[in-house]
Amino acid sequence: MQPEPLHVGGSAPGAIRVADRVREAVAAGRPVLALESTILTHGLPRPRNLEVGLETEALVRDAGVEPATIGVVGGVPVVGLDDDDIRRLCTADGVVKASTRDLPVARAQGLDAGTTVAATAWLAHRAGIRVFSTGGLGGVHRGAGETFDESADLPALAAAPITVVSAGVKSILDIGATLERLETLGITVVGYRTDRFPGFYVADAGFGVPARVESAAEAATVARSRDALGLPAAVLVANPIAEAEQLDPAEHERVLAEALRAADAAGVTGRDTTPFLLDVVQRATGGRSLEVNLAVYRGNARLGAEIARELAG
Ligand code: PSU
Ligand code: MN
Repeated sequence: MQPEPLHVGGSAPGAIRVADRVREAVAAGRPVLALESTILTHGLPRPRNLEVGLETEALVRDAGVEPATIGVVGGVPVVGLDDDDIRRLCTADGVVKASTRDLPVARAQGLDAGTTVAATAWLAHRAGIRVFSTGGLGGVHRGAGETFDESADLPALAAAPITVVSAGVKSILDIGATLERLETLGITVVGYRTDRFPGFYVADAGFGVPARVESAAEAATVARSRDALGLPAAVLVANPIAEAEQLDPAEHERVLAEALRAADAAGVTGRDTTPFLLDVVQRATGGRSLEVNLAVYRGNARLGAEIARELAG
């Protein structure tokens, strides 16, 4: 049975649907972990996307945490998709990628959509969820000085006081510029057991982190401190892939250059850019990068669940 629509924040009644199990867990102070859906709809090949969507929820549940995968079904943003919703988003035709600015059009036109980190973080926060795990955050694209292509993930996190677990940002991006923007936007960044900022496929993207934590409990203390100060931005917990599991850095450099050339040649812009680049990397590495992507995502879901438990406890 579908949960009743709920009036969330300043939105019209029924505009956002929060699943009963999620609403109850939030109200009772039980741990809840938000998960995005663009990784499923636009990041992973079928049928793997559906397996990953369901497996990740199971992993979170096994950790004693209520999973809330977020996406748009028939125009309605849903916080806490059920298995049928996830199946629909992973298999239907015409599922779009929705960042925050796309939510009104998706609603008006009754579209199905995977939500990006930006849209997911906003919806999760509106529903009272405090922790969110993703694979890799969006950021400033290479060449942004010309194109202005900066992911809406960054300003969205500046306005959502939650904790986001991510393996840094994707190495397809301009990592230095992204770190500068994170600083400008007041987003707290901590490395999880590392001094180095991770680059999704690789444990070290070539930059340091401003601070580090050694445990989920320490990350939770940083989040509580943010709350105590009344600051409006997210805390980003940068959780690197284990070095033994990362994409070989030389191979990584090679396919990255290839992907950037291909995007340039194809004239790809806007919201197609990230999925296009990731797809080229996936094909050029013969699926190796896909396995890394999944290992990263699982690791972030595990750590996010731990932090959610610490914050609830
Ligand atoms: N992970 C993937 N593929 C993706 C994404 C994540 O494997 O496409 C998504 C995330 O949802 C992230 C988004 O928020 O890419 C960023 O896209 P953009 O740069 O257009 O904002
Ligand atoms: Mn963009």
